[in-house]
Amino acid sequence: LAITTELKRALASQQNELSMVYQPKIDLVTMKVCSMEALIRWNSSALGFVPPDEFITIAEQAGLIEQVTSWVMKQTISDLAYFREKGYDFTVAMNLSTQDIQNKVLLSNLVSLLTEKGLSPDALELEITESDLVADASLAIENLNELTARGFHFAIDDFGTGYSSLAYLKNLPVKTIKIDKSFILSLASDENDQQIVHTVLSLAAVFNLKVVAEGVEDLASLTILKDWGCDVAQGYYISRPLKLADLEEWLQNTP
Ligand code: G
Ligand code: G
Ligand code: NA
Ligand code: MN
Repeated sequence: LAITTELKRALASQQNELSMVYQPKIDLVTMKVCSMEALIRWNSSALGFVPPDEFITIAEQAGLIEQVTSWVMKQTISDLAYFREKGYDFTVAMNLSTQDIQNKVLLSNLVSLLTEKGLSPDALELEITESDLVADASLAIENLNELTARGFHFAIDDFGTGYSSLAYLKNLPVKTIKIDKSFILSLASDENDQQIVHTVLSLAAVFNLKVVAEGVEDLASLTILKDWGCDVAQGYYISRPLKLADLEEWLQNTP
């Protein structure tokens, strides 16, 4: 309840309680930065730091998610335009919640925002979770198809934690899967995780899906992923999520 009230206030106020941070992802062939995941942060003056998985869930229940995602879209697209001005060509990946991909008005605003900034939809990746697409999700899938036709790219986040299969993904307009960090964090030492990741990579190759591994925390895991043909890595070993100023410094110091 306190969170709902404070979130409403944060959305309405000009106090910059909400912000975006960006976590680099690297292409495991070139070892260069290829994308940034945009992640929201909320430093509440009343509640202190509130983790996103906490307030996103509450925002969905309280009917505030459209406002939160609108804020994220504006900020992220404005930052994407700034990256392009600076000459960077990496894509930016934005998270959408279950309700967002049912929301035609929100999605058409996304198209308008990009167009206003003169950006192409393929500059943006949209991350959704498996659970967004199971059961009665025909509107979500219709929206996905529509946006894909306009040039947007979708990634399935937290892959392996829900109940979809790769075979089912074959029928969805999804280009990328992100292997959940629970399978990656101990990859270098855990044989079960190694088997799971190896299997996912083999099947993804059959279905022509790009694979991102998230939660890469050490060089040993990064090396395994590179050797096994995983396309992209994201994790603390490469960088933590960074605010814009720190990200620019990181980019300048990264070959
Ligand atoms: O950044 P962090 O690892 O704390 O994120 C925790 C969770 O919050 C992740 O599942 C992530 O997808 C979600 N999350 C972070 N930023 C956003 C956002 O802008 N929109 C939505 N819908 N989820 C987000
Ligand atoms: O959207 P998603 O659920 O994938 O959110 C990614 C979350 O994972 C973010 O909250 C981010 O801060 C977190 N994260 C990113 N890299 C690492 C990592 O190497 N280790 C751990 N433990 N968490 C990570
Ligand atoms: Na994500
Ligand atoms: Mn994830």
